[in-house]
Amino acid sequence: MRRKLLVLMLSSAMAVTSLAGSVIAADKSSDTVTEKVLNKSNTGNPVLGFDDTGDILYGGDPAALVDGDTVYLYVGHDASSGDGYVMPDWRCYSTTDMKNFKYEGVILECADVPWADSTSAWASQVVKYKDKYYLYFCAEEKTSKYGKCVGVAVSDSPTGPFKAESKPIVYDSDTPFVNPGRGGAGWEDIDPTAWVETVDGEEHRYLAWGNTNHYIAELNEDMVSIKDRNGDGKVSFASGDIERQTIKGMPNGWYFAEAPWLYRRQDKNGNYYGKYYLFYAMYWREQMAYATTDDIWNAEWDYGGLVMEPTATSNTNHMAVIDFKGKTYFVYHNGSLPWGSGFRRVVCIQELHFDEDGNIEYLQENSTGLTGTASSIADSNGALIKHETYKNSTDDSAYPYKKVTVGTAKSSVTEDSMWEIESGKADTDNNAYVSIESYNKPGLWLQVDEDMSVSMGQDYQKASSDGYTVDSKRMTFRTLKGFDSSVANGTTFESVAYPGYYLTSKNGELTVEKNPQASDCTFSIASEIANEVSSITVRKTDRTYNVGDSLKTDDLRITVVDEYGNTEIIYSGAEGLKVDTSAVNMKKAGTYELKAEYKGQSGTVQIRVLN
Ligand code: FUB
Repeated sequence: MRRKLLVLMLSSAMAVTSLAGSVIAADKSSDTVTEKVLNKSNTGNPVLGFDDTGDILYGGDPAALVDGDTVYLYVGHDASSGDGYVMPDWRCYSTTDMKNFKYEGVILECADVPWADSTSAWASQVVKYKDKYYLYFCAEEKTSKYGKCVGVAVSDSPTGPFKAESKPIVYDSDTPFVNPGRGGAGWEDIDPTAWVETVDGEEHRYLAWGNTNHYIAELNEDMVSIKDRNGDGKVSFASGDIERQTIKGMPNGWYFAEAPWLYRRQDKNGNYYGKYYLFYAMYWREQMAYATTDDIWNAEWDYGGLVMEPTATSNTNHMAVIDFKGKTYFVYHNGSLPWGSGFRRVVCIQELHFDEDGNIEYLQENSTGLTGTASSIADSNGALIKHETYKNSTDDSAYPYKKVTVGTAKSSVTEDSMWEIESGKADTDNNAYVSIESYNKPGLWLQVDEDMSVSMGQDYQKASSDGYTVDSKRMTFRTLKGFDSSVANGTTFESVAYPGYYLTSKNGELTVEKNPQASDCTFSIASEIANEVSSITVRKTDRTYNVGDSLKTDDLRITVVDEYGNTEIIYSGAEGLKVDTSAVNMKKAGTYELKAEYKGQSGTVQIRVLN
């Protein structure tokens, strides 16, 4: 991220750098405006949240399984229309590149679990053991006698169907209720995570879970029952078959909430090394944290630190951490889809980084994920559009964030001034429409308020199945060729909710105005491509010389296009740009090719040398 901010700072300092736009109707002689198409960043977070028709399908509590060259992702389907969980089934997605995700369908219906009710498909995890797949999950026991219990279902395929065992593997009554003054009896035995590993020739199969307290037990080789460790003929907490574990060193007042995930790093051959990590949700609203230990069973875990603050849009968070093709991924949920919340969640993915001692670097929830492109948007004076700086509250009453202050400021790019420019919410097929999502408060968008001020808010209205909400128009802008022609490749944004009103920056304030000064409503956009580059086009201002002249190379302008069609303009001197002039002979008349190379792609521009 540090590198990304730096590049954006450099490019916005150039002020006129732009996400390349193409003019689709030129009519400069009249007063009519000219539409301009910006490249959109429609990939990145969230990564799931769709069904086989492409319609929105909310789902949270992600679990991930690496099986060969495929990652399978699992969610509990959120079907709630209110503020409570309604979760009828578990669903699966797959990917082989962490960029393209395939919907695999329902893997188990809660109604098909013999002991469970039909709408409590809470958190789960799938593990592979000896060619079978085991789905550990929690659900409500249907007689209401036991509350939430942990169950297991088995399949021959990672995409199901899974068949549930007839009884829970852990009953709510298997662990004593210790009331820490929060949480509640009936749902302390939720959120299973499993871990299988052979250490020094001995195979260990663990099942851990918990809300308010973290529990762990060993699984028998059948993977569907808990081991009677002391051989007294029964599985019980009292005899030590189930352990309650603590986390040492957690900051005062914070506590283990739920959502444990056991993890250990893998080397390039797939061998585990280093400490064990326990990722978990901490406090309310839930932050993501981790702890470590050398001994997963006799663990008093050492608190490691905070991984992520509460998300901008969901009260809970729940993660899966996996190694895949040499990288570590942090899979989590938020409520960043239209009408999203803690009860209508969606899965996001970001890369997780460790320092050389194995500590985990803090992760900022973001909208661009693994493949999206962030941009900065500067007015004609170089002041950047940014939202106020704030931490996501731990107070439920602050949500949804409906009106966050936005303005412009002359400062270097920070995450508060990074935005993802996406297709227009009011009509995603209209190429000249955009919606502008906050990079570090994903799910919050620039919006025009009734008093013509501009703020940032969550798209919290009920969405139709194709994703449109009543707020869609307020959050959509028509993009026009910049009214101030002195701003190279400038863009003017017209409100779609209030046609004829243009995004205007004056004295640090952002509003929409009718008939604004051209310079107040013309913006430059700078973006950085983070993905594979698929092509570059090289342009040069001076291309014709006389024999004996010196060849200039400080006037290159290169359009870089990535695999998703995102475009970035770079200039001579850009980091990583190699210029090869060896084919140009300035001593002899002729036409030559100057070559440029950037991120594995090359392009040429013709140079003419005249007598
Ligand atoms: O989805 C229901 C519950 O919300 C999960 O079991 C918890 O981890 C929380 O995300």
